[in-house]
Amino acid sequence: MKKTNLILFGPPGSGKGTQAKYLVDKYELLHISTGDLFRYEIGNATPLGLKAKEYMDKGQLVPDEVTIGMLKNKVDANPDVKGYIFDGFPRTIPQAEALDKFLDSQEQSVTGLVALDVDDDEIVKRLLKRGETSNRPDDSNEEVIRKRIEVYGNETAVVYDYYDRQNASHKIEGVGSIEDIFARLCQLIDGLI
Ligand code: B4P
Repeated sequence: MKKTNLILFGPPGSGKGTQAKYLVDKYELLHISTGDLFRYEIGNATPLGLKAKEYMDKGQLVPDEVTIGMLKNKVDANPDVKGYIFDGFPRTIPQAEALDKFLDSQEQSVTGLVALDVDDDEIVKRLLKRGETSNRPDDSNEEVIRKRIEVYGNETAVVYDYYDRQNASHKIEGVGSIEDIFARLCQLIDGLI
């Protein structure tokens, strides 16, 4: 059976996590957020969490081999779902290649990548606001937030082009009310599945 495998894409703070929560309910998919998985490991002070923290606190990406291994474990542990929403993954070309290879080995593929388009100033505003209450070290410092945006531009934005070459990339306006953005996403996703 072909599953629905969506990649929710966009810069840090573009609303991937926010929208994923609504999308999983509507489409009955499993939400896999690599950021949430890392924060869970950090909260439990596991060796993986301690390693991830070194990078996340500086606004850098966690090394690919750590991230890919963790992602595969999560998918393998939930084989009977209708599909997945990958949130914050893949963030590099090696991660995208690993995801494709992994899905291919299960006779599956990426249904589509959906990017939320949000400008840098809006991102900084949102993340600093979240930083006031979230206890996330990577949200409380504008320099770290700007670093994350720079890393996105240098290492992650190319993942959009990678899936575009497979005719699988799509973009929607990510500024506006959460409800309006959700409606735009649903309209797009309904056309993909
Ligand atoms: P993530 O946890 O993926 O977090 P994010 O990019 O900050 O958030 P997201 O886009 O989900 O924004 P959200 O909905 O929360 O990554 C954190 C770090 O983990 C990375 O920097 C990296 O170090 C590491 N990492 C994760 N995955 C990795 C990978 N694959 N490889 C390597 N390293 C990895 O929204 C942000 C804020 O905006 C919220 O406060 C929300 O309330 C607000 N908001 C949302 N929608 C809004 C709207 N429409 N209007 C106004 N505000 C809105």
